[in-house]
Amino acid sequence: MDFVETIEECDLILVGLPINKGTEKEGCDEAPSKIREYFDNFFFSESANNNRILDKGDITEENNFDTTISKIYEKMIEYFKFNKPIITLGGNHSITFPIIRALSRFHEKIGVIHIDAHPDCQIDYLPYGDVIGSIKQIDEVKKIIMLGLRNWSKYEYNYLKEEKIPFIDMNSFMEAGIDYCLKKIKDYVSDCDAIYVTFDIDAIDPAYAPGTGWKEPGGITSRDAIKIVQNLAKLPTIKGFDLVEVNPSLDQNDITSILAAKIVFEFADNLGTK
Ligand SMILES: [Mn+2]
Repeated sequence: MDFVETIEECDLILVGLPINKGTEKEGCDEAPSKIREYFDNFFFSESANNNRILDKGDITEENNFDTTISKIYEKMIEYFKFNKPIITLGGNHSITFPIIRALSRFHEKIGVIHIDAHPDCQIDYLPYGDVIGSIKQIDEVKKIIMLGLRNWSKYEYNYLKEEKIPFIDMNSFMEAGIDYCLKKIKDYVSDCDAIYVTFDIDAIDPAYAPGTGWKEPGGITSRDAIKIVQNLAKLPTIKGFDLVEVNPSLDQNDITSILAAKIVFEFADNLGTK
């Protein structure tokens, strides 16, 4: 994969969102630069497609949460106008809402694939904990499906049932197998004109990705995570992807950031392929 300088040359856009506000644990702001450092670890992606990336740099934090979120929204509108897929490096999970809100300016029917250990619909909690509650307010978000769940509050569990949000928890993922689950996810969002993937690194088992704020045992392996992103990137209507909650200050020997770089690299290079 090559980095290029102009929008005309690129196959996708990369944006860093070093955002701490919206959560109670500091450190996710270090992730975009740390993940970028490790892009050099990989000579070539496994699919060897050689997609070209335009790195637009970071959208930095403002003094308060609301102005930060508005700034992300305005900037992302500017970037989505180019009509190229966008990968963003978080930041905590509160960045997903302004990105999808910006995307909703350009599409009628958005499908969201939410890969996470948690369902993130804890209403009245800090913004990073109610990602789903906030994006469900966006009219154009017609479908949400979740993968990797293994820790939820009673409120969240009931919410998923009441709102009829389909999810694949870790036991179902193990029992049904990765290919079946990928097909189920892709079928569910197949009638959407834009698909957005939000990937919380805590979906992956902390044995592979300890550098995150809430370590949840019993998660996805690093190999399965790579296969999942390689596969989802091939969806022709993919418009955006974020990787959130990587926290380098809680990591060990940067293994989480290296895996994050690999996930981004593999997703990026499979975009637009069959
Ligand atoms: Mn999570």
